[in-house]
Amino acid sequence: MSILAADVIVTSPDRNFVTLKLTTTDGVIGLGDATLNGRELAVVSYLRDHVVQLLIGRDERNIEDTWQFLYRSAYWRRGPVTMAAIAAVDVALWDIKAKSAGMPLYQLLGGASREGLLAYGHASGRTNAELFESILEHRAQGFRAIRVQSGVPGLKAIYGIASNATSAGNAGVRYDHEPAQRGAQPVQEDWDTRSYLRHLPTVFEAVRNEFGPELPLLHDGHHRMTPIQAATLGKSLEPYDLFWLEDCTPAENQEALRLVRRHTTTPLAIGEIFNTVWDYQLLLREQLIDYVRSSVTHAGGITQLKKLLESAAQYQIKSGMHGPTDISPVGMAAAMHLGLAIHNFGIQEYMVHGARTNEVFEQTFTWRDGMLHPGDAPGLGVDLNVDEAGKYPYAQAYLPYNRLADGTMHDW
Ligand code: GCO
Ligand code: MG
Repeated sequence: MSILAADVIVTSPDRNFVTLKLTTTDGVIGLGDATLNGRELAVVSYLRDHVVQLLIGRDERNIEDTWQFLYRSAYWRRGPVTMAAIAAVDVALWDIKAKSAGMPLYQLLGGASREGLLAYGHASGRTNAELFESILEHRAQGFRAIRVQSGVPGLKAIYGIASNATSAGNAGVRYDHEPAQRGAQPVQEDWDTRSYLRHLPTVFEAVRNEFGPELPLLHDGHHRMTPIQAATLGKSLEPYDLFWLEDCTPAENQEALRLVRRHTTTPLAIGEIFNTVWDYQLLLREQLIDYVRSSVTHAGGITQLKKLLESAAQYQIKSGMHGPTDISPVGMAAAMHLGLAIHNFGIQEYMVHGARTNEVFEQTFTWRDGMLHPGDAPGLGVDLNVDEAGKYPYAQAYLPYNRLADGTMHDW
């Protein structure tokens, strides 16, 4: 038994997705998500030009060894492109193993630790009125935990606001507003941290007044603050009892969170752009965070993320896996199986994919009463409809970027 074929499939139904499809000599198919938003073709090349030929003829059962081989033999370790490529191979191999065993993947990972996964959705608005409407829509869809992103007076377009979406983006899919936007050039947005720090607590106060104390509320700072600004925000949001404040400081400087932690009890989540367990060493050891934001897709697959989350459990740190629409249904399924199996599951981010995406990727997961479940089909429970995928060729797309009023580039 070995790997007979490895195909890299690029499709762009509502946005670009890269999928690795492995086929074994006895005809079992495994899928892995290799989507890196805005830099998709770099991972395609990594897989097609450097990895596929290494997989043909390998024993598909040796998942740990294949992971170590791809990681160590490259010499140039880590980084988003490498780790997304390794993740895709890893998840496809787990899919194959679970299908061969006739079990849903979560059974192979230790079985279900809970009945379903609490998921949060993305509410947003340029004004409080728009935001309230968006929160109500999410509650009507069943969401029991809600991320709140708000416009800031004086700023034209900022991260996470649904009304930023243009018709060139994801027409007709109200919640699929996450960039990258299709086009030959990235879109410029504007930013002013002081206005944001002044405005955001007023938004949370209004949301708590309107929706009461029970509803779990989250917020994403998207790496925009300095450590002392993040500490200030964490403190000023304490009265509103956030579930978490995400990515408050830039991802490159883990020590920054020491300062933030010293000043606030607002729970902290970070890591959607980290890609290895080593990025978390300091954060776990010093208990500087409460939630690990890494996704299966961007952090080296099930094999590595399971180890990372087990290390985190020693410090009562929980999972909060990244789940925007740039994680494909294959990546989301992998997250759901892992989340169902581990003990220290925290919450799962969930953005609803567009209708065309759901035709390309046939899925068995369920969404009921604010809870996700991956279903009980053998493997991941996702099939790729190759004919349907072929209808949607790759479309150039970029994430936006930020400039301050004086023209200085700022983290987006
Ligand atoms: C999130 C993330 C996303 C990212 C996106 C970039 O918390 O869901 O911050 O919104 O911006 O994944 O590709
Ligand atoms: Mg985020």
